[in-house]
Amino acid sequence: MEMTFRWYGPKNDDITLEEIRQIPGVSGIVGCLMDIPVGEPWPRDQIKNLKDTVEKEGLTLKVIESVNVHDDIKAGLPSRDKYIENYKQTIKNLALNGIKVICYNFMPVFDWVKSDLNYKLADGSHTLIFKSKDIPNDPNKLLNQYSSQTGDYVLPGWEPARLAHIKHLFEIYRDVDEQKLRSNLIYFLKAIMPTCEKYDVKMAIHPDDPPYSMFGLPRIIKNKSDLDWLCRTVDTPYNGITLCTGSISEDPSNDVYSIIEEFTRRGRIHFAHVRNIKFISPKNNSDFYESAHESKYGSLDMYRIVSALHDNGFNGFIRPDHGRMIWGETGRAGYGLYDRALGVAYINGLWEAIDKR
Ligand SMILES: [Mn+2]
Repeated sequence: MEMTFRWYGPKNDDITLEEIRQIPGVSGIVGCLMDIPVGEPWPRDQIKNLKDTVEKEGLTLKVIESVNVHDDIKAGLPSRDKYIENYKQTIKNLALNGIKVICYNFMPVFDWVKSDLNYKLADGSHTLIFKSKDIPNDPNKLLNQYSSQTGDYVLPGWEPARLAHIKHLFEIYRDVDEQKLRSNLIYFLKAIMPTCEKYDVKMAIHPDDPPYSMFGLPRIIKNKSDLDWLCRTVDTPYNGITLCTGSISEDPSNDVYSIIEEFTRRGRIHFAHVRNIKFISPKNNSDFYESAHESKYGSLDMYRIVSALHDNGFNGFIRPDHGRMIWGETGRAGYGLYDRALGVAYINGLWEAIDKR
């Protein structure tokens, strides 16, 4: 496995590459170009600039998170073919700069949903929390709340420019049910697979967060049978998975350990997001907050998670997922330096101990 760390680029991240390279055991950056509007091809020279910047600090750039899929593709509009051509161009431009894995998702309109980005835990740290009763019916309210909590930080998946058209976005999905969304995903994947195979770039879909319908919009990457359907329908290793332990586990009926075992064994997990979540009360079991990575702080057994990857031959990229804000740090919710660095050390410690068993 190769340990990586997500970084938003020199203009969009307070954390520096020098700080990241000082985290023991991190060798790669998971990067992105934040300034390219969704749907536009990523220019080759801008990718090269990013790669050069990262490599100058002794780190690698082999994973991109995310190349977002235009809503016209997800909704299956006639204009999708133009955006698919652009996506293929982006894959090619990334490949020519050494990128091996592209993380993406296929959630309509919103990438992820939490009810509060700055929830204070008993130890004084701050984290993201999901309480279903605090999710407003109107997503605009949530968007306003997020902007008031994050200031100038653009949240991936909640880009103000795109969400200025929320009404239009909801309209294009009016007749899109799960079945239609599935066929739109397959249409997209079948169109880009030859490019992925030719340039040796693996696609890695991120599960829905949370893995059930929100705001009446369909979601289709929620559990083991969805992942099985995805892998069987477009049956090539280039059609793979970003296994996000937190997102999958947000539905308590999902068995994250057996999902990891099965899809690692099938060679379809190219990228792993490892984080822990803590269910808040046994009564309303789907409410949770994002805890420290260690098993004892959350509801997931991180030893079993890392073992399931290790023991089934995982050789892809891995990163800690969101971290809490600790030690007075401020910044982009979920993406501070300190707690994610602790996550790296913990995951690497588990890996070494399992490896030497
Ligand atoms: Mn994730």
